Amino acid sequence: MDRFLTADDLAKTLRQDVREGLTGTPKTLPPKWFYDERGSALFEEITKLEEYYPTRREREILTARAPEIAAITGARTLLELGAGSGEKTRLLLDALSGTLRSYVPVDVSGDFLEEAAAGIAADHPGLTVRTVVADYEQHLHLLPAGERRLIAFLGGTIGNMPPAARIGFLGGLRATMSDGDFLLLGADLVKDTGRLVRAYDDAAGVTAEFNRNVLYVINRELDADFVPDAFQHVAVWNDTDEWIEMRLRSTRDQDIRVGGLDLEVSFAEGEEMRTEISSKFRRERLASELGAAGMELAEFWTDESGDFSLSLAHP
Ligand code: AVJ
Repeated sequence: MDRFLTADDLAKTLRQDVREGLTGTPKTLPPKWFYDERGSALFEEITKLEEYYPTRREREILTARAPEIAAITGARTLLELGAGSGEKTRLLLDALSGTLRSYVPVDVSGDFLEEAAAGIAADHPGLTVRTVVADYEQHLHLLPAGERRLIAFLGGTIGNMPPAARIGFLGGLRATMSDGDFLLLGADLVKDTGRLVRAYDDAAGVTAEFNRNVLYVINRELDADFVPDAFQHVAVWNDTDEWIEMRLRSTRDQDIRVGGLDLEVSFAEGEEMRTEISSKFRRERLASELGAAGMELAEFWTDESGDFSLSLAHP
């Protein structure tokens, strides 16, 4: 395992993020802190909800297109950013088995990377599996070099980056790529507002609990005293920026103490704190942003209903 990021680095970033986010106006928290063990389990549950189409749609595209992806890329190495759900990885690994020599899952947390990697290695004898603990916005240049790499960034996670960060990320990614490398990018598409909002505000309240989970994380990691149930889940479509915003709305006037930061913050009744943006894309915007980063969009696939997209791009 290559570690470019330690538990200490992560703890430091959390402190910075929470201090900045809670003292800013309006208050915000970055979505990367949703995913502790409970948050990851809640996200898994979200992916199975009727209302949450992205995971299902992306799997549909991958199933249909994996052979083409293999034929076009002839990848020797699969680098997966945010080494996510094993299932999509397996679809790719199976399709690429003719040319693939190594698999490199990259994630900010080493905890479940090793376990996932061991399972994959066992099922694919002859495949070299090399896990990398890194922040893919910070450590792109440290990722293993090689010929004919396929860099997969799936799930629509690129939508969580604010536009400026996304442009920087794509440019940084391009800078690490050579001729013969490809990027496989999953991105959710603009669609009917009602469906978008329901996908982020499900009837069973799983997304609401996922959203509030960031407060449990801060309570535990930074000795804070948030009462998660005193915050209401809000999901709104921002039509100007074409993204879904998740917020936590304070149901009353309340003072919060974050012991680990020696910080006190007040929330007014009705005050909203943004916890996530999830940008939705159009083909033209993806093509132009990839182009601006120095990449060419070679293929653009959607599922049958046009809900979700997979882009295949190269320098
Ligand atoms: C894992 C970032 C793709 O933005 O749709 C799901 C996270 N947030 N429900 C998304 C999420 C609320 C998800 N990503």
